[in-house]
Amino acid sequence: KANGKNEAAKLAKIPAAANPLANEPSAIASNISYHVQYSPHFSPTKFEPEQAFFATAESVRDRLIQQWNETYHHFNKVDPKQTYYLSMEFLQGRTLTNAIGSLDIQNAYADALNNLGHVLEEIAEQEKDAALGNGGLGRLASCFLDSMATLNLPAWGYGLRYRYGLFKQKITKQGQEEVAEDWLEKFSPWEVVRHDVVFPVRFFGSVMVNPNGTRKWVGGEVVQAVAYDIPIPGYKTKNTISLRLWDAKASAEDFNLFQFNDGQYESAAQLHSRAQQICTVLYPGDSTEEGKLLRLKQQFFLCSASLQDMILRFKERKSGRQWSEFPSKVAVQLNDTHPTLAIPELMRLLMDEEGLGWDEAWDITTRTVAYTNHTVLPEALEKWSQAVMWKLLPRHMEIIEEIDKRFIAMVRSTRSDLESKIPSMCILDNNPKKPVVRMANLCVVSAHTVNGVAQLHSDILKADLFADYVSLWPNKLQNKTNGITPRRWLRFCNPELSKIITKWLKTDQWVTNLDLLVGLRQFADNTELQAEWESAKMASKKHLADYIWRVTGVTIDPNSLFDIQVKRIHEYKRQLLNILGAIYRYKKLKEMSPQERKKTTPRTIMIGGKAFATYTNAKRIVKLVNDVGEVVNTDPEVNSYLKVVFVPNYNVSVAELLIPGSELSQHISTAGMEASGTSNMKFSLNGCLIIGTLDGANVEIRQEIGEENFFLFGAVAEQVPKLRKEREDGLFKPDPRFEEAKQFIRSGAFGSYDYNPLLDSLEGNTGYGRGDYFLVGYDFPSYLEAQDRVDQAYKDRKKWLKMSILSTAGSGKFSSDRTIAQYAKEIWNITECRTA
Ligand code: B1H
Repeated sequence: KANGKNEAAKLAKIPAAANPLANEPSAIASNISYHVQYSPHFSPTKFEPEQAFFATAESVRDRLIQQWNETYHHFNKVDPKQTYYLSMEFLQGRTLTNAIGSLDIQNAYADALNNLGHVLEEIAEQEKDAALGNGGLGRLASCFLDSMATLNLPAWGYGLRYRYGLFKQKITKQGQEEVAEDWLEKFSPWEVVRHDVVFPVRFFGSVMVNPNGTRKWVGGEVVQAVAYDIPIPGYKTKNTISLRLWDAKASAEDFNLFQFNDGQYESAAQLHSRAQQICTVLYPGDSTEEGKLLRLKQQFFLCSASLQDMILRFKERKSGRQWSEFPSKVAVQLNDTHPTLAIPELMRLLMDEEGLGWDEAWDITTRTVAYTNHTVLPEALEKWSQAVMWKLLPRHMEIIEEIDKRFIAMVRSTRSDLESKIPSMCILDNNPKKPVVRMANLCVVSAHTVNGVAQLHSDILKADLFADYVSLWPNKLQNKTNGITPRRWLRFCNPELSKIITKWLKTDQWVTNLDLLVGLRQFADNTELQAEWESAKMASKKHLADYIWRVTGVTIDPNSLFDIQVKRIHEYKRQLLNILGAIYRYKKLKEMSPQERKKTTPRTIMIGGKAFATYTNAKRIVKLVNDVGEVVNTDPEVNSYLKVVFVPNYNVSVAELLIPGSELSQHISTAGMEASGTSNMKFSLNGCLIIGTLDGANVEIRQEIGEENFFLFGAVAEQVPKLRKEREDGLFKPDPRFEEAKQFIRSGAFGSYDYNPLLDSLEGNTGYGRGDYFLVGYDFPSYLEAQDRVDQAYKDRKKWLKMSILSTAGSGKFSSDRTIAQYAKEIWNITECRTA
């Protein structure tokens, strides 16, 4: 334990190391002490965990910067084709443990800190998560960066530097409450501002026609985009790539000094505050027109600044080269449709700023840009009002109209059989009631490659959402099954299990070659391995139980089955199915005799996740889980057989604690609705069994680990439309167990909150109901049966451990290294560029 005052005084006495970047504990300690004294962020007397964290992070950053600069120079010299991953979200989480582990200097740092009176794991917990994303899509982007760096690929991420990332979730008597999370409150030690990397980004204004017919976007307001770079180290390689985040600021000229001196403080700073709004929050609410406009501004801001930066780099790396070389130097990947404006913006920059003609600009743009689709949910397919677009981006709307016009003409002249499909394939939907731009269509028409994120999802895209385009361009659509980084999601978050794996595989190469995990299969029955496996799992469960107690005050039993569902709260993800199952279990336990109860498998059900602030039904689900927990956990008759815990404020760091301690996890979306899922891969990799539907990447996980190791239930995707129709036609007969669970809630068993709207959504077509669109009622019986199989399997320890080992052994495919290697080869056409 650190003791404040004395420690800080002691630090000053540590002799300066000859080489402060040497990786011996003494040099590290001296480097940390240097930062405490000479990069002070706090009053000089203290050296408590908080001060120790910042000084340690700064000393790690020194080491990162060295590699980072070398990588930068190397890329500049070699001038390889480089990928730019454009994403409105990056869910980075914490950096310290990951950076120290990637640099392979864990022991030296642990020792150095011990000598300074601190514990590495403890100070690492001081770090705030960088939560510049919502969920899977943002976390995928961060896993991808980790793999790009580790594979020594020339690739960067581009995003926005939101001041407030994803909100902090507080649980009160009312349910979820959102609180702004200021991750930059005490600055981030990882970001480096580049005062020399600044680009102007325009909004509004008008299009001027030059005498020679070329066009130029003028007027409106101009905001400056300033680069903030975060280093992304590869694992045990020198390559360290960049995540470049843009921040918005107005220039000094935009400050009206005259008005200010006249006492008109607000109007004097008006342009400054408008500029500031752009990067203030991740996904501003878009129920108002202002909110929609701000979101569109954010998207354009990311696209324009990033493309200007790429073009400048293209010019600077070799002067005087041909524009036709651009696609062999630059690959742009659009993470969903959010950065679609990169397409018309690249066209504009090439034509209006660089003087190229349409055909050449179009050829370059289409050979540069590729698009990943992450969802088929209609409400998530972006459609922007044409009126708003004309106002904010008049030149881009001209370009989009032209792209559309040419696309339609091309289809007409080459594929008359597709004439009837043109209205749904074209980009502009000119429905007079609400004319919109369909961003996904713009992407598919313009990108050279379109990909889905799991096999089933890509199949659905081909057969359904993008079927007509497939008939036009049979090779444009690809699949790239998602993956997760094995560094963060096993090696660093679960060191106990990692040690066992390395011991049995006799190598730690699995960390960068995850396919090696299959080598565990041959030992799945080995009692010695099983015993080690079990004790590692038990240690993680105890650690998790401590955490749950600290944040909720609920005591959970590490000998019970730890059953976890953590993800954004959404009706299609069906947390309701989970909680209705828990309610049914509770009711049956109440009805049993004490002897009967003793024969059951004790369970701890943990549910966590954030509901979008305006998504009322999702918030009702959060409230219900909390209410059920309140009743069940304090019921002395059953609470040694069942606990229900809502885990507050689920984020990357909480996931790193939960996943190692999990035994069963639920991935139970309505089939066809979860594009991939990625937490399913994380759980499986950590030896957690899955209860799930045939949806997203579950399908491939089950294939890889073996059907007998997966608790499958529920309708399959092809059945869903028919089942929905049957419900609408009143042909569905609900199972009595489903009725019983709902009735139990209605009886007031979990308090007096009005759950009728939620329950109604599971019923008829009246009121709030969409007639159980997500088929909770249909899947309920097979879900309960699968849960019975879980309870039985858990009683057979050997069998369960074997299944757990086989889950890990079969997870090799789900490394993001595999995913990124496929993108590199099959979409980007880039190759390794290793810094010597
Ligand atoms: C995914 C999103 C998403 N798909 C709109 N789409 C958003 C759409 O705030 N918005 O406007 C935010 C996010 N997120 C997820 O992507 C899929 O649901 C998962 O199944 C998938 O694993 C993940 C990564 O591909």
